[in-house]
Amino acid sequence: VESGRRIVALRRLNHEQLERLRQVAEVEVFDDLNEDNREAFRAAVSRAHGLIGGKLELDEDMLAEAPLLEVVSTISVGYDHLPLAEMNDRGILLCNTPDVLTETTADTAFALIMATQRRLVELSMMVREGRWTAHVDREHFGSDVHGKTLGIVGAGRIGAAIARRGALGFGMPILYTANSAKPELEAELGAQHCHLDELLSRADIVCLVVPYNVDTHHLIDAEALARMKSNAALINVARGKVVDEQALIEALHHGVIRAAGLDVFSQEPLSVDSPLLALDNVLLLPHIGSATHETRDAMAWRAVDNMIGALTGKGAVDAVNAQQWRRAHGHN
Ligand code: 8YV
Repeated sequence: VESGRRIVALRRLNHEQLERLRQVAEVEVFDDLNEDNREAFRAAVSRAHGLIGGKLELDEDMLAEAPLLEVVSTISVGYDHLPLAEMNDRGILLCNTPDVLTETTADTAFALIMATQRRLVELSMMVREGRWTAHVDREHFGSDVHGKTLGIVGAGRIGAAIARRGALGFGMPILYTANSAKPELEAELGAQHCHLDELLSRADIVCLVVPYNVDTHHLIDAEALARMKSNAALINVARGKVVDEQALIEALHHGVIRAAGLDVFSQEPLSVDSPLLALDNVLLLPHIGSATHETRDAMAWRAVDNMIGALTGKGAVDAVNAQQWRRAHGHN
């Protein structure tokens, strides 16, 4: 490539996507990071104009050593793992991948809702392990999904998609929190905007879909859990640290709430020593909210398009910090 541009690609891009990037830059690929190649990765980033990939590992020191870096294109909608303030200071553009994962992540949330209410995994284990020896009775009954009140904490794109499934597919009354009311959700679904405390005390199923940041750190703590109904379930497809995991473990253990369905944890992968593994009333998934073939492919393409658009000056579709970027570059 004559442009003299260099891109570092970490994880998750297929051959076609890498070829597309190679039309605008030289591309150095890291399939994964480990003890042996982490230094090489840092060195590559220090020479790069663009960094693209999933679960990007980028810290302030790396930014300080990467004077050419212009664009970071993450294959995720969340970007809590990236040092945004420092990127703003340095005029580095950050792009994410919204929209393309909305419906898939809403499907995952609903799978957790269904499975948690009806105890699907626990009862499947009973069959597999040869413990289905008599007719199932009360002690194995679940709770309905249809008609139950669904509380959406953070009615953004994904939250709205979950609310639609609940209201239109399962006749569920919808409560939601959001920075501002969403008239379209109220008109379409009869959803009701309310304060978190009210949502927690009224919902049968509480579904967390907020981005993780200083305002949402441990949003669900012991006090919040205590506000929930004792037969309620907590679903988390957002980020583990939105919940005080220790408090949740206590609450599940003592029956403060009935159950939880979790796709995200305060530390991932979840430690094999986590007390969560000892609880029957929690369903655990390995962060697969967006993990379908179709959606991961669409996310990677979206990140590739963002990278190329940004590096070639055509403009990225999903610029997270466009305003700060313009300011840093002297545009208004
Ligand atoms: C990502 C996610 O794949 O998009 C997000 O924010 O949580 C997942 O879809 C994950 O963060 C790894 O990059």
